[in-house]
Amino acid sequence: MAPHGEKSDAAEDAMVSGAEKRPVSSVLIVIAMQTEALPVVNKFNLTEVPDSGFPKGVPWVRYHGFYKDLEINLVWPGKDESLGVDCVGTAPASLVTYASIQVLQPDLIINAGTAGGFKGKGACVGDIYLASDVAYHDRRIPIPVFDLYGVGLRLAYTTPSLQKELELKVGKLSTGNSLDMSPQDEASIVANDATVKDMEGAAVAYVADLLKVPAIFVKAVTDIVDGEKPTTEEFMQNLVAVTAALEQAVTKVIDFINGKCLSEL
Ligand code: FMC
Repeated sequence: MAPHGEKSDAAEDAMVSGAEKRPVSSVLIVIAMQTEALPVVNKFNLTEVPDSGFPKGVPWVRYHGFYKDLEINLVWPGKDESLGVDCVGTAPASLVTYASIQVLQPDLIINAGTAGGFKGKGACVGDIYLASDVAYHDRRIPIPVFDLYGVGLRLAYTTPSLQKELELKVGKLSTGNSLDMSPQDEASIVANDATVKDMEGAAVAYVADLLKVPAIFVKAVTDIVDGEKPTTEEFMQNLVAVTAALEQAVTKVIDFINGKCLSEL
């Protein structure tokens, strides 16, 4: 990953190229919602780690296990302590990604989750997208250079073989802290040229870039943002079916990664 689409610096190159020469051994899956996480947890027979290595008292949940030649950790930011709902959005995603990298030192991060899709850009409900790059659409700072900082563009780790073999759709992902879309958000999403819209991707990308861990983004479309149906209704209606599709996609991605070096992805 590289900020603002620039070439990565020498230190990052050295780090990634070292890791690129041996098969991936440790994968960290970051997922925002329990409904999205549990099918993956069950698929890989992951078990909850009681002593997660995270600070005492945080709601973050870590699941761990081995699958083929891979060590898999799946982290979920858990439920809000007072409201009891999933901690979706950028702040919990950043924190849990940061803490997980510190504790687990993964070779690769997979941010998997649901997203809204734009039919004008070819997205349909149930589609699985691999994000080519990730940016924010709700950090508007109209001052030169701060404007670019606000957009926070990061490139996903390039995985051309994975994309081709699994026939995944590729598109740009735009992240903001709202499920709905204000006119200002819409203008920024158009400027970001995004096909899919979520609430965590750019935050995971920021931390992954900060700590120089390659990251990919697997997003399953629950709702069509530029369609007729209200987003909340469509999201709730499709969530369970689409998370099943997400689990299947994540399984295929993991199967593909197994035994390969980063450079073979
Ligand atoms: N807009 C933004 N986020 C989402 C979305 C949409 N149309 N559909 N699905 C999502 C994802 C977000 O990343 C959250 O984790 C969750 O589902 C919705 O709260």
